[in-house]
Amino acid sequence: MYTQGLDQAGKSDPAGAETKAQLDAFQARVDAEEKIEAKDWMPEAYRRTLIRQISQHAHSEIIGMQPEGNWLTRAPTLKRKAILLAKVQDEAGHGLYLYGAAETLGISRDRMVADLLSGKAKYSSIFNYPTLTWADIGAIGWLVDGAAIMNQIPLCRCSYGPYSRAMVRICKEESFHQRQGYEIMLTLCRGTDEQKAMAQDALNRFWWPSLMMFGPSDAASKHSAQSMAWKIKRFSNDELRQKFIDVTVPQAEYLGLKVPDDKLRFDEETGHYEHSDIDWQEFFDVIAGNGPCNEQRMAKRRKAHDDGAWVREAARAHAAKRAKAAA
Ligand code: FAQ
Repeated sequence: MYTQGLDQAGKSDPAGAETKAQLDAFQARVDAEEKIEAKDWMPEAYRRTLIRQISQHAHSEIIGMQPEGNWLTRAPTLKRKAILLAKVQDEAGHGLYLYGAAETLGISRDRMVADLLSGKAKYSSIFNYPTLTWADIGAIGWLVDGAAIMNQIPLCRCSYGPYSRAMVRICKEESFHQRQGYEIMLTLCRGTDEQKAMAQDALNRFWWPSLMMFGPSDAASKHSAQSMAWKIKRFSNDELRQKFIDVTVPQAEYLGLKVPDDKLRFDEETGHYEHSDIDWQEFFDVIAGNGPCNEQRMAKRRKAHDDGAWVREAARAHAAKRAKAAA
């Protein structure tokens, strides 16, 4: 199953064989805002960039189920539990659409999963932080899904058709996730002093990691320039991070919470919030595998994969039986 054999199905010529005329024609299509579809010619580097980004995105959705899954059995009410369960299932669905979009580029899902499990492929840094209290579930919906939406709305206009279409539905669902998170925060902030302190503590711990979700600074972002020229990305990492800060700080004020940044101030002239420098050392440590929960997340993912071996075997046997019957 999972489209085996796709890994060999190159959709473009090896880099050396690409002619200037081909590359120019491709760029002209991108510049004209035409969607590039799976069967169209594309530069090998474009294909590889998309596989890297889409598969990292898919892995993030799948690993991203863990921090919230941790609270499924401890959600404070039945209603909260049902909502959280639906959200975590949505994340699994997002992973599946994204693996599907990446497969159209000629890589198999088995290959992508193998790269995640071996540690070769990255997933978002944010999911390597622990969820210590119920307020963290509010903070994830509000800040993590909020940052995800800010980053992903422009991806609905990505030049690659299958990715852009997958993002439309994902963004609609992320928008609901963001609201449910904010509503949890609002409830806690209107509750007892202890509940409000819990919400503040969650904001303190999730603020900076959420800003890191947008990736390294523009100066350090090795892929941004090319990805923007290809209209995979529409805004730079720093532009999206700033947009997120600008919309989120007033939301924190409405909650009566303090963003953990002493240098944060609104600049009337630019219309943007100024903020302190991000601790990039922490970011690079986390993406190198040394965050607080990297080992735990990967161990759980590997165990889930091993535990699911019988399902894959059964699905393969079923597919083979159907193929035989059809033949
Ligand atoms: N974490 O040159 P750039 C979600 C890597 S989904 C880990 O700037 P690029 C939903 C980057 O891959 C969250 N690695 O790269 C949810 C590259 O790696 P390389 C995921 C990161 O691609 C909510 C290297 O650093 N969203 O949250 C990170 O142009 C709640 C250099 O960076 C997406 O994936 C990071 N934060 O820009 C689920 C969105 N940042 O080349 C559950 C799609 C960078 O060494 C619960 N992706 N890296 O292999 C993108 O928009 C882009 O890929 C960026 C990075 C913006 C993430």
